[in-house]
Amino acid sequence: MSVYNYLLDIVRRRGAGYIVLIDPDKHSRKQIGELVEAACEGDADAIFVGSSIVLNSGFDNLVRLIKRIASVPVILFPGSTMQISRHADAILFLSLVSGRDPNYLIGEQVKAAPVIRHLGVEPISTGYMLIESGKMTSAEFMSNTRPIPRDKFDIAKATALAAEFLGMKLIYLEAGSGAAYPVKTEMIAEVNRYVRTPIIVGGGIRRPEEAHERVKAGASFVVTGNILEYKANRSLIREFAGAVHVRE
Ligand code: 1GP
Repeated sequence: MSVYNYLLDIVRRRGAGYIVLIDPDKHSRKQIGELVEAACEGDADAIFVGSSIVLNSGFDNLVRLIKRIASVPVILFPGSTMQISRHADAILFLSLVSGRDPNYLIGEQVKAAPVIRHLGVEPISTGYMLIESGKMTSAEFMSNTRPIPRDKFDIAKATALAAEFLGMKLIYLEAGSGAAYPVKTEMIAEVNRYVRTPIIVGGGIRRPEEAHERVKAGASFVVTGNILEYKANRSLIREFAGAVHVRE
């Protein structure tokens, strides 16, 4: 089964999927190993690996380590074309559709596509939308694009629909890592009513209840990163997974 079909199957069976994001820079290799184990035992459905910027070298080795430990798919969530590895099961093939920088809409993708094919990693076409979240996030700064204002639901809906019409298979509503506020549930609900494409929501989600509310609003996947970096424990991961798996 392709990773994309696996993800769709999770939504069908569990109501929504819970994904743990690993930022390669924020841990030692040992801590990353522990976090991956905790994520899998805590019932997460997939691991994302990536960051707006990676300072350490050895990305490929790190993905290999994660893949060796993980019992769920390892999916790259790249901040740049530097973050590609043959050890991953899939890669979010992102286009920053909330921005107007041709480099992030199509330029980086042209460079990455042949490499991804050569490595045999499954690309999952994803419309990536930055949503304003109370403070400047790394994704906003690094991409030098303006996020969609957090209460402009019409712009978010139109952007998501355009991504869907362009054939993208996932919509990612991103408040940004460490966001002061996660994406509003009202925005998720409005976008969800407007498009058929599954929605991923991430950025600034710190409590299982916040994850639950976002699934109730229509998110098919919830991603957390930072919160687990400070409290990498199985019980918190299990709580998040339980809050997201609304059909169990
Ligand atoms: C994934 O960037 C987010 O979309 C992760 O955000 O680190 O704030 O959970 P946090």
